Amino acid sequence: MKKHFFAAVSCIFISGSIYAQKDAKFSEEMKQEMCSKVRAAAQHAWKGYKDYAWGEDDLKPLTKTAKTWYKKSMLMTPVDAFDTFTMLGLTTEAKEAKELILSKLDFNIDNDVQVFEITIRLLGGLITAYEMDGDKKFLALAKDLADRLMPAFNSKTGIPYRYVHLQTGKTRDGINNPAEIGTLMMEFGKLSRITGNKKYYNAAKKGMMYVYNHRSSLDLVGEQIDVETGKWINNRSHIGAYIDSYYEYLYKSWLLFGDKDFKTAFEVHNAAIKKHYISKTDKGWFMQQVDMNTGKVIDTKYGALEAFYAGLCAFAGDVETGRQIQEANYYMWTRFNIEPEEFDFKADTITAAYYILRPENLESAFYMYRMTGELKYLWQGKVMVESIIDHCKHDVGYASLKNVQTFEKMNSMESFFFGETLKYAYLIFAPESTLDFKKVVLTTEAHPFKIEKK
Ligand code: DMJ
Repeated sequence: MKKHFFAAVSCIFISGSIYAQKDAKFSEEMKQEMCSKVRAAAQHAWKGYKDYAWGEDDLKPLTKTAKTWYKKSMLMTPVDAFDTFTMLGLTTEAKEAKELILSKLDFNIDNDVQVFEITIRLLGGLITAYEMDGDKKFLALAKDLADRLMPAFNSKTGIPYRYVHLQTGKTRDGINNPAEIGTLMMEFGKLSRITGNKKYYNAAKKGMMYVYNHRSSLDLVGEQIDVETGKWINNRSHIGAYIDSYYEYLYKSWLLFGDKDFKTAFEVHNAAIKKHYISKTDKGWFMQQVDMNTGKVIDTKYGALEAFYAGLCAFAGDVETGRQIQEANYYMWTRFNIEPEEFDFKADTITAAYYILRPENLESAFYMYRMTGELKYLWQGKVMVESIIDHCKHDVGYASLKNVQTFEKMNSMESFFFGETLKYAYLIFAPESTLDFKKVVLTTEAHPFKIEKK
């Protein structure tokens, strides 16, 4: 296993340059070979789920058991995976996932659920399944779920609570964050466009815009806000966990809905992001944590989640900044075998050594390749995909790593491994027609939503 890693890295370090291979030819055969590897990985992961976690949320690969998030399974893995199987041409797997979803999924559950996770994985997955497959039962499930989540928005500010009970509508946890507030816009908005009922769009937009309208004088947002008083209670500002996809959804909601409020908000924030978060180093441009009111640097941590911004930045038109940040992303990946959850880029030391099969670094390599056509991003993709296949593959499914430096495995295979990681791994090498940016926008969970003609 290790042998492969060193083989891959040594070919990249020849001539004293980390990118000695960056312009080397990447033939059609090589692309097809990578696509086949990813398809085989998806089949292996799904077989593990089928054999040991069928009908449950996720597979726990090391113990060969299942994980259920709440009192009853909500089929996280099949719902997140269905569109990936369809995109990869895995028709048998797509059919199995569809049959399971339509025969078993029922949201009448006596449990409160996390609105954000359920929205991005399940509501998004079901909406895409409906748009891809056309079966109205997917839409009925999506609508039932959204209606059960809607009471979350009942607060003085319109900002949603973090948790809502699926049967009673009772809410809890009124300290929310920009990511969990804003990353409902595409899914709820899209449901409004499909059903013609504006209530979903309006509710999601109200919460998201409240955050934007209460940005600091530096045009930044903080990490936590009180949904009733609208007061910021944590001033840390950055591109990572709890904020990340709020910024992402402003841009993508503009693309999806053509609503200029989102465009303006994204542009205002994006200028501030570039001014205050970016830290330029000889390894590339990393992104730091600052105080939302003063801009003072609080921390210099960077990690797997932050890596998405290179792709978003390029996708939104600034390829040069995206390029510099992707240099940093790829440094983070190769410096520690596989990227860690988090490291301190100033000290160059790991602060959280695990890797839970996250997609963001691959996601950015994919966007950078699509935006520039530069072969170095295919090479980056190959190194990253092969290191995941070599080091995370288990006899049953794929496993997260407890420590990227020792390759010790951890007992989890998150559903986003199917929804996102394998999808981006495939899309980097697949023909452009597999996913046409003129026709679809990918949600934060990489579920493609059709752009309506304006
Ligand atoms: C996914 O569920 C989404 O990409 C989310 O925006 C961030 N976390 C995971 C993947 O890392």
